[in-house]
Amino acid sequence: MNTAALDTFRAELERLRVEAEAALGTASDANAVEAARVEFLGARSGRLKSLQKMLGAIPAGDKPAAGRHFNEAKEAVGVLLAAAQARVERVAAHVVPIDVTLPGEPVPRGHLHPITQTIRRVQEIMARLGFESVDGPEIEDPWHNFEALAIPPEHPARDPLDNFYLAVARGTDPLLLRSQTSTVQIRVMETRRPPLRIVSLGRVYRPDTADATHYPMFHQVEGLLVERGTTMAHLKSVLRLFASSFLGGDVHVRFRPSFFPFTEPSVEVDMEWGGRWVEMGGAGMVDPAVLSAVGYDPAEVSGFAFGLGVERIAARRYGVSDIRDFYRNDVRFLRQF
Ligand code: FA5
Repeated sequence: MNTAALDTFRAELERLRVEAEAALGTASDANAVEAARVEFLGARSGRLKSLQKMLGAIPAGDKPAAGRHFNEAKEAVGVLLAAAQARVERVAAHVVPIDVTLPGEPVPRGHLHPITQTIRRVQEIMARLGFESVDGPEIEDPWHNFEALAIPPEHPARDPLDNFYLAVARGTDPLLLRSQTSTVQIRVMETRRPPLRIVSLGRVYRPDTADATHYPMFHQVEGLLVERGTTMAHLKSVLRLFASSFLGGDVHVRFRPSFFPFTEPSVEVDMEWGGRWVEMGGAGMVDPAVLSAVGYDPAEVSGFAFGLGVERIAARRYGVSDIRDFYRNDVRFLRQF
C-alpha cells in the first residue's frame, strides 16, 4: 500500500517533470537552456536535488519505490535537456550574422531586347519623317492578308505549306497568322482618307526553316505613304534617309526590279553600308487597283509602300551574322546590346 508521503512525493516529481518539459521546450537559445538546467538539475540547489532530500521522510517500506520514481524523473529531465541543447545548437549553426553595414548584393538590371530596341529606333526615325506608328492584328483573315493585296485564291503565296492557317469551324473563312505586315496598309486605308503616312512594326509568321537569315517568326517594318503626286523618287529618298539615320553615315539604296501583286512597279531594296550590299526588303508604288479597292481615287492620289525585315536590318546594324542568335535567349549574347 502506498503511503500518503509516497503519493505526495510522486506528485511533486510529476509536477517538476511537466514544468521542466515546458521550460526546456520553449528555451530559445543556449542561455535559456542553461538556466533551465540549473533550475531543475543544478547539483546544489536544483529542484530535483531538493526533492531528493524529501526521500529521507519516506517510510522505509516505500523507499525503494520512491527511489525508482526519483530516478525515472531525473532521467526524463535529462533527456529533455539533451534534446533542448541539440535543438538550440542546430538553430545557432544556421543563423548567419547579418552585417547591415556591408554593401548589398547588386540586383542585375535587364534591358530591352535588341529587336525591341530596333523597333523603337525605327519608329523614332520614321516619326521624324512624319510617319505615324500604327498596329495591326497578328491573326488575320484572308481578305487583309491576301485578297485586298491582289493575291487571289489560286495564288501560290496562299499555299497551306507557306502559311500558318488556324483550324476553324467548317464553312467559315480560315484565319491565319499574318505572313506580312502589308495587311496593315489595307486596315489603315479602309478606315482613313489620304494623305497618309504610316509605319507599322510587328511580328509575322512563315513556315520557313530557320537559318542565318530566316526565322519562322520574324518582324517587319511596313511603310505606307499616300499623297497627291507621290513618285518612286520619294520612295527612294525616304528609304535612303531612313537607312542613313538607322545605320549611320552614308548609305546607298539600290532598287532591283521585282514583283509584288499589290505594287506596280515593284522592287527589291538593297542597302550598301560598310562596303557590302544587303537585301533589306521589298517596295513599290501602291497598285492603282489596291487604291480603288479601298475606295481611293487613283487618278487623284498615288502612294508608295515598303516592307523591310527587322531582324535583317538589326543584324546589319549590330554586326550579327546569324539572326537565330536574337532568339536563343542567351544572356551573354543579349547583354551586348
Ligand atoms: C514582303 O513581305 C512584302 N510584304 C514586302 C513589301 C511591302 C513589298 C510593301 C511591297 C510593298 P518579302 O516576302 O520579300 O516581302 O519579305 C520582306 C523582307 O522580310 C525580306 O526582304 C526579309 O528581309 C524579311 N524576311 C522574309 N522572310 C524572312 C524570314 N523567314 N526571317 C527573317 N526575315 C525574313
